[in-house]
Order: sequence, then C-alpha cells, then structure tokens
Amino acid sequence: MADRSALITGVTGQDGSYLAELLVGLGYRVTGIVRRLSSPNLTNISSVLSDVQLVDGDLMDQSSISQAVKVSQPDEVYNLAAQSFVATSFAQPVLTGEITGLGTLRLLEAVRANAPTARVYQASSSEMFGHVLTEPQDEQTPFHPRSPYGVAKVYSYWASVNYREAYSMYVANGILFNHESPRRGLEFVTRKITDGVAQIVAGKTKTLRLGNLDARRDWGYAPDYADLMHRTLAAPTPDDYVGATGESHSVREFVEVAFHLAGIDDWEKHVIIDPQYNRPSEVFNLRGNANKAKRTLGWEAKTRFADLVRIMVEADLQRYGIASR
Ligand code: NAP
Ligand code: F7E
Repeated sequence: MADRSALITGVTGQDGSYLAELLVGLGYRVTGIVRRLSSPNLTNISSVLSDVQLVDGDLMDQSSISQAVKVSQPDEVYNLAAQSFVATSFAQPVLTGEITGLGTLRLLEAVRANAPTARVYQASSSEMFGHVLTEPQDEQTPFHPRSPYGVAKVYSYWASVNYREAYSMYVANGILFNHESPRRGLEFVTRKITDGVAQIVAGKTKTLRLGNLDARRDWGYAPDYADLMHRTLAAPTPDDYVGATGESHSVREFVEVAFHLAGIDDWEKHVIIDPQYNRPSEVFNLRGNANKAKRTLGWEAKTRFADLVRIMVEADLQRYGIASR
C-alpha cells in the first residue's frame, strides 16, 4: 500500500481525522482539503499534521476542488466534507444544498476531469431513509428524507450512482448510521450529553437542555466506520453499503447511561426539556442492517452502545480534569 495516495475532503472533521490517521498508518500519502476559517481548526488532526499534506479548498468553489485533485493525483478520494448538522440545515437550507448536495457534484466533476480512474467514496447517510416504514433499514430501503440535509444527501447519493453508471467511474456510497466519538461536534446530541454531564460533575452548570428524548438512533463508534470507508474502496467493484451496529437506543437511554457512568443517578433533576431543540420534521427511529458489508467487506461494528457512551463520558470528564468514576 506504500505507494497509494488518498485525498480527503472534510479532513478536519470527526470522520476525516480518524480516516487520515488510519490511512497514514497504512502508509498512504494523504492529502486533505481545508477551507479558510478565521481561526484554523486543526485540533482533530494534530497527531498526523506532519504526515498529511493540507491544500486550500472549499466545496463551494469548483476551481479549488479541481486544483486539489490535480495536485494530489489520488488513487482514492473520500468525500467527507459537508454541512453535517441536521438542525442547521433547517436554518440554512440553501447553504446546506450547496455544500452537502452540489459540493459532491463539483468533486465528481473534478475527479472525472483530472483523475478519472480514482476510486471515490461518498459519505451518504441514514438520514436519507428519514421517515421509515420498515425496520431495520438496508441498501434496498426507499429514501424519504425529513430535512434539507437529508434531501441534499439523497442528491449526492444519486449523483454518485449516476457517475458510476454514466462514466464507468469507481464511485461507492457508504450509507452510514450515526457514529460518534470524543471528536464529535458539541452540538450533536451524544456529545452535548457527555459534555453536559462532565460540566455538571465539574460544577460548571446544574442543567442540560435537550429536545426529543424519544428519538432512537443506531449509534456506533467513528473509528470503526473509518475502517469501513477504507474497506469500501478496497473492493474490486464499486457498490453501496450500509454501515450500522444493528441496535437502536433512545436519546433517553443515552442520557441515563451517561449520567450513571458519571456517578449521577437522578438525571431527571438535571435535564430540562426545551422545545427549541425540536425539529420541524423529526426522524423518529433508525436501525440499520449491515449484513451486506459483513458478507462482502468482512466489516462489523466492534464497539457497542455501552462502550461508546463510556468512551465519550470518560474523555469529557478527563477534559474537565476529573478522574473517571
Ligand atoms: P463533521 O465533523 O461535521 O465534519 C465535516 C467536515 O466538512 C469538516 O472538516 C468541515 O470543515 C468540512 N466542511 C464543511 N463545509 C465545507 C466546505 N464548504 N468546503 C470544504 N469543507 C467543508 O462531520 P463528520 O461527522 O465527520 O461526517 C463526515 C461526513 O459523513 C459528512 O459528510 C457527514 O454528513 C457524513 N455522515 C456522518 C455521519 C455521522 O454520524 N457522523 C453519518 C452519516 C454520514 P471545518 O473543520 O472547516 O468545519
Ligand atoms: O440528533 C434528538 C434529535 O443532531 C440525534 C449527523 O451526523 O447523524 C447525525 O444526525 C437525535 C435527533 O444527529 C437534542 O431530534 C434531542 O432525533 O445528534 P443529532 P442526527 O440528526 O441523527 C446522521 C446519520 C447524519 O448523517 C448527520 O450528519 O437526537 N435530540 N435533543 C437532539 N439533537 C441535538 N442535536 N440536540 C438536542 O438537544
């Protein structure tokens, strides 16, 4: 593998950083696209900064994306960049469509023109299933997205399939269910809970404000899913795969386990239900069937729910200087 090269969009995000670490460890030459911010945000990739070549680019800007593909000459391209927060997609639907939807098309065009034999991974999402009528969801389950984010991801999914069919390019979709880690953004519910719990233990606040505690998700651990992305592009022919644990848990269960691990059993005293966190249209329940990925790629989610919550609670307690309970 030593002579292989990979280009990652979204390298500074949760998944991009774990994937960069994995590929650097496998001997890849890794290039990451970073967008201009007023303060650089390279914390997640601090461990591989000297091994990853960073190039400026933005999925809103065709020429910068084309230039990044041209200079990196990748064997593998992982499109992980997105406006990825569902709640923000309701407030900024056009921006989300531009980045999370059309951004994929810009990248596919850049690859078609400058590295047509490169293998492309598209970060598709269980949010595409949205309003589900059957459980568990797999590669055959119809899409019914419930947010501008989900709609943009459906666009990107089909753009990826279309480039595969129209131009015989190697383009594969990973339809991944929620995956979390200590690098998860603080606005997502799992990290909001584990950070909130740690703040309560540290005496910085007494309360945690949340929305719909009944929503259920299939939550896995992000490093397991970075491994699935790599396996997806290692398959001889391009295809689409669900990545999931096969278990679903409610937000309420996540809250209970997280507070309990931090030594607090009366979590109800700390949690305030705040309707501002409800969404105009909610995805109530997601649970995936990853049998195809297991059968074809030999992949399985290794980290289960209780271990995931423990990993995240311990990391946030440690951040506030508190020893694990
Ligand atoms: P994330 O932490 O929010 O990372 C998103 C990345 O995209 C960041 O590096 C961000 O850069 C970059 N980005 C945003 N707008 C950009 C733009 N206009 N141009 C270039 N880069 C831009 O997301 P994640 O959790 O790692 O998820 C990775 C991908 O998988 C996303 O496409 C997400 O939609 C998808 N996905 C995630 C999950 C999940 O549960 N995590 C499940 C299914 C699919 P900055 O650092 O500059 O903000
Ligand atoms: O919400 C409920 C909320 O924002 C999960 C992204 O990575 O996974 C993620 O999307 C659930 C929802 O993630 C709060 O209503 C309750 O039902 O953590 P989340 P998400 O919307 O599932 C998919 C697969 C992606 O592709 C996305 O990029 O939790 N919830 N109370 C709350 N959610 C938040 N954020 N904050 C609350 O206070």
